[in-house]
Amino acid sequence: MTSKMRVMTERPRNAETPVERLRSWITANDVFFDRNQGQIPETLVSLEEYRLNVEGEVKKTLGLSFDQILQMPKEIVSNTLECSGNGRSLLETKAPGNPWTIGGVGNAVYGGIWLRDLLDLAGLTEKSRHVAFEGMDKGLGRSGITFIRSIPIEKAMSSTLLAYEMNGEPLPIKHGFPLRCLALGWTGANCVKWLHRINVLEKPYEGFFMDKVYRVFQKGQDPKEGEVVTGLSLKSMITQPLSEEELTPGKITILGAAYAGEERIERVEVSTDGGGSWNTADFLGPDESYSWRQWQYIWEVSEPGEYRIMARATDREGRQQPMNASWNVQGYGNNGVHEHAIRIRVNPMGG
Ligand SMILES: Nc1nc2c(c(=O)[nH]1)N[C@H]1C(S)=C(S)[C@@H](COP(=O)(O)O)O[C@H]1N2
Ligand SMILES: [Mo]
Repeated sequence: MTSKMRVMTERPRNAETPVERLRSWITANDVFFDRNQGQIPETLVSLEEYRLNVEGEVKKTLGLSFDQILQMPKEIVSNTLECSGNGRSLLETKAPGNPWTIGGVGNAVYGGIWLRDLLDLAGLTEKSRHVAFEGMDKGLGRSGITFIRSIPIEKAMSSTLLAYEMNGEPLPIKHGFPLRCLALGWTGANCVKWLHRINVLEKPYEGFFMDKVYRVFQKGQDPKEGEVVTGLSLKSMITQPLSEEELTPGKITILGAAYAGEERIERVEVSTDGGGSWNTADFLGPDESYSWRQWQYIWEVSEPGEYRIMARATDREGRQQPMNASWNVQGYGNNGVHEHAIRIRVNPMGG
C-alpha cells in the first residue's frame, strides 16, 4: 500500500498516519506518525561515539556505550504510542496546535532494555524521585529549547523501556535513533527520542516542555496548575469505512482499534442508529498489555440513506469511553465517542 502520510508541518516535521494504515495491529515504521518539537537530527550519531549518561540523584553516575547497552538483558514489548493532541481537530470547540485527525497514534513492537535495570546499576537513594530524559535534537525558533521531560520514579522502575529497535529494525532516525524512552501506555510526550542523558531528580524537572505544555488546563488557568499528561485515555476509533465513504446495501465491514494505555480493553460496541442500540464488535489479532485491540463488526444494511457510525470502548475495570470529550486549552486527550463518529452514505443498488 502506498498511501502517504498527512503532513501537517514540514519544519518541524509533524505528520499523521493515513487511516487505511491503522487497520493492522502493527503500524509500519515508514508510516508511523511523526511528532517533533525541534529539528530531527540530520545524520546518524556514530554508535562508537554515542554515550548514554545517567546522573543526578544516583549513587554512581554512568556513561554507557551503545555496546554496553546492547549487552544488557533485552526485552521485547509492544506499545501503542499516541500524541496527546491526537484527535484535536475533531473537537467541536477548536484548540490550537497540530490538527490531528485520528492518525497521531500507532502500535509497534520495540526491543530494548528496562530503565529499571539501568537505574539499579546506578543505584537509587531516597532522593531519587523523578527521572528526566534529554533528547539530542535541537530546538527550532528563537527559544531553541531542548526537549526534556521527567516521569515519576514509580513509572520509571515499573514499566519504562529504553528502545533501540522498532518492529525488528534499528530505531529509525525519525523515531529516535539510536535510543528512545518509552513510558509504556503513556502519551508520546513522555517518550523522549534521541535520548542521551538521564537525570535523576528529587522533584519533577522544571522547564518549558514540563510546565507550559503537556498539561491539561482551562482558559485563564496557569498551565502549571494543570495535570501533566500521563496514561492514554480510553478510546476507540473507526478505521473502515472512511468518513464520507459511499457504499452499497449488503454487508459492510466496520473496522477499528481501541486502546486504554495502562488499562486493558474489555469490549467495543458499535452503533449505527445514533446510539439507540449498541452491537458488540469482535476482536481481531493479538491481545497484549499496552497495545491497542483491533476489532470488527459486520453490519447488514438494506436501507439506502445517510448513517452515522459510532464506536464505544469499555475497559476491564468497567469504565466506559465518554460520549463527549472534555475540552481543555491544548485540546489534549480527545476520546469522545461523538467526536470520533463517522458519517457514510449507503446508495441504492445500481443507483
Ligand atoms: N527528543 C524529543 N523527543 C520527543 C519529541 C521531541 O520533539 N523531541 N516529541 C515527543 C512527542 S510530543 C511525541 S507524541 C512522540 C512522537 O514519537 P514518534 O515521532 O516516534 O511517533 O515523541 C516524543 N519525544
Ligand atoms: Mo505528542
